[in-house]
Amino acid sequence: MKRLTAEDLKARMTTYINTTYRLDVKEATEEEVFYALAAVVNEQVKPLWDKTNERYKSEQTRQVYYLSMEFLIGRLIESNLLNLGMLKEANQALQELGFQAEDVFTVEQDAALGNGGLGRLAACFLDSLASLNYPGHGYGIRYRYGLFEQRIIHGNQVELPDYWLKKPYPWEVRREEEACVVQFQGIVRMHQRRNGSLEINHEHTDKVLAVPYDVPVIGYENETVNTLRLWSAEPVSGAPDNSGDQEEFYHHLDFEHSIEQLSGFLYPDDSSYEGKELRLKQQYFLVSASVQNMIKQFKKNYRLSSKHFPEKIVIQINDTHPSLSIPELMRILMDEEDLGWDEAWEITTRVFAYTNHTTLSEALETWPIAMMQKLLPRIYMIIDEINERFCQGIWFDHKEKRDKIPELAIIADEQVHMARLAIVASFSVNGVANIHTEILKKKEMKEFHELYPERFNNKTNGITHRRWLMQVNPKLTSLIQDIIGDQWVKRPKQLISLLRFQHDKDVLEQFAKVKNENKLALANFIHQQMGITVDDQSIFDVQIKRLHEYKRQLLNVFHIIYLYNELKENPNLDMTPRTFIFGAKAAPSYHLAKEVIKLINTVASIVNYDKDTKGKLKVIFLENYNVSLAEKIIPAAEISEQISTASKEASGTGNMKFMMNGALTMGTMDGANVEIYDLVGEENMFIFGLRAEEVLDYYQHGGYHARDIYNKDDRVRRILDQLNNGEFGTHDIEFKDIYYNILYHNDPYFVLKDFEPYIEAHEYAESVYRDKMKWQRMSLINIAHSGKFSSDRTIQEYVNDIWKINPT
Ligand code: RUG
Repeated sequence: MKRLTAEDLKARMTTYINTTYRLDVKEATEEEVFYALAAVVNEQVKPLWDKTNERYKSEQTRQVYYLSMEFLIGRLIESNLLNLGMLKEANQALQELGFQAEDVFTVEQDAALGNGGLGRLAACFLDSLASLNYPGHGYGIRYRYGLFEQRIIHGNQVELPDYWLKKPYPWEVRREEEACVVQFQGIVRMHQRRNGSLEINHEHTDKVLAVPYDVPVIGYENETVNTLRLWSAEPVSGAPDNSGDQEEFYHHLDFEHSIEQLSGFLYPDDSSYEGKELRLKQQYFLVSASVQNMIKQFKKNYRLSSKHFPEKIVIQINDTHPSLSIPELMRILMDEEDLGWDEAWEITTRVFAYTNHTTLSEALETWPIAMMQKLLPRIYMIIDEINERFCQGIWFDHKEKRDKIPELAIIADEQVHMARLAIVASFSVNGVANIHTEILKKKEMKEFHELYPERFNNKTNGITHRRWLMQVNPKLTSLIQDIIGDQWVKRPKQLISLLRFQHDKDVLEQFAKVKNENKLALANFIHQQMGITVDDQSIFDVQIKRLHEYKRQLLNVFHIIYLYNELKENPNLDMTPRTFIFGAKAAPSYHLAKEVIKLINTVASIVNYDKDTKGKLKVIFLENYNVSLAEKIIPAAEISEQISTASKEASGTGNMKFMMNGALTMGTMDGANVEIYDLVGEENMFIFGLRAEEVLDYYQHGGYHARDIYNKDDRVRRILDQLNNGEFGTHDIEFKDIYYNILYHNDPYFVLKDFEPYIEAHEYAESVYRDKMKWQRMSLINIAHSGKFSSDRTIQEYVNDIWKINPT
């Protein structure tokens, strides 16, 4: 493919603007220029996309499908340009046409089709699959409303709908010819055929048309373009017949009305699960459309019988959310392809691999039997049969586990347990960081691990350095290139050769310079957004992630209140100025999480304007945290707060993005922090707090008493009393719920227990910061080791151990 120069880009954009809008470029708005640029990108992509598909077809390639309820892709314009090798040229072209590249790029809506880590991981995986030339595609939902837009009003989170499709989305292509029908409810009738086999008829169903919109996934400078297929729900054509049963007719009208909701909005939960009927419908809508589509393409492209399906197709299910794809494949194989149970089961269990992303009990999905029976009667019958056979298998073949059947059964306590279904039917079950996988094996899924030890494996998460280093931090990227060349771009582990420069003062100073420039840029952005001036010489200490009790933003705020109290007592305290930066959305129904947002904002409003702090302390809560905001913040961060209660964060991926951009981790031994620690050593990060074994032991055996710490530690008591007596509120009940949760619910996430070690870790970090060269050396060591956390490495492990696909 011929790469376009800046001149080519200018010429093509100009033609587009002249012909489409009948305007001279000078008269065009940023929006028109954005669409012109996107059109030029699409022109480049089209032949590559077609060729990739033809190649997969002609080579009869084995393919992986990544099924996920979330793909947090954010804006695509820059990453598309980068992967096509035209980002620099596009920047130049825009500048020469008289536009600020950033103003043009930000015309694109940030596609927030995901909540947090799980959805962003799916997006990074697609990027890596394409960049490594692997045949791998995503299936998801084209939600009309993405994750809500957050406004902060009087310190409170207010949610607004995110109608991201209000302007045309230039990357998607509607593929009506691939639409299919998804059926809900109805009656299942069985007829015995003459030969004794059963014929299943699913009648009087509610039908929804699933229409796919394809988004190209462009590989990095390699001419591979894979597909992210997003389903939209529409009514099946034709007006309902009202000549017959009136009740049925009105039911139909009601149903048609509800169809829009199926791909209406993304459930705003992260690491927790809301058992809503609509969510179940969405899940089935995704998997039914996707599995039908896979079978259709399989037959068309490979011309093989469905028995050969597992040779050509592997399906990775991203958490249990798409696990109904298991009974759906069984249904199609038996009811539509006329296979018997054993054959269908043999095929199904060779196709699915399941990734678990959490051990939090509130996030482990279960559905009430009655709900599933009503909504998906045929699917429920199949799950029931899988369960029956599984339990019988234990009874007869694993006598030692008979008493464990209630813990293992897929259907138990009037609920369908989705993780159990996923484990029983998958040939691979993986966790997302070593510590997480070990907890699954030894605790949460111990019984299953004993039954199927060979299925369990670990795949530590990763992120794409193309987006999270090269795109977001061009200055650091070109510095690294100046120092060690660009081999690392295709092999990120080669960043390790930076270690040779760890004692080179000149090099360290250049790193410091880049960080300072990035800090200045963020300081300007904060000023422009919020009108607050932050000291660009202060330590930029950042915690950006979903708001959840286990992620412990509260511990961070307690530390800030502690510093504030110290400064009030001694305004001349010798302290390196700090800027604490937060970004976080709380699930709209998560009361305590919203209280913490309110607390951060309240503390900010006091601290930032108190003369006694003499500018040494600033607290910034940036509203509407999303992918684009993360891209602005991460290059400027110096301390990365990864302070979850040990054992609770399955992996984390923010930790990796910060590390790659030279921030030092302030963290607990949790998730992938442990693997960062294994690489850089304790001398190059700030580790504190309870270890996972200690936390799990307290949960199991008790022995922790938050009130003892309150009684003993004056600093802690002071802070909690400030929350309780209204010092941080406009009226005296504002933060009582936080206070009660800690003292009366015994601090379930060990905030008080880890308070002292956290303060000490911060004091140590501050002392290191005073030695600029030492800090820069630690930062360089972190960047050098960050290659391990490339999603290319993760994808290669999935390929080698699970998917067994070949690059084309
Ligand atoms: O909370 C986890 C993160 O620790 C992890 O890094 C990420 C990707 O594996 O997934 C997050 N997660 C888990 N998001 N939702 C869930 C539960 O469905």
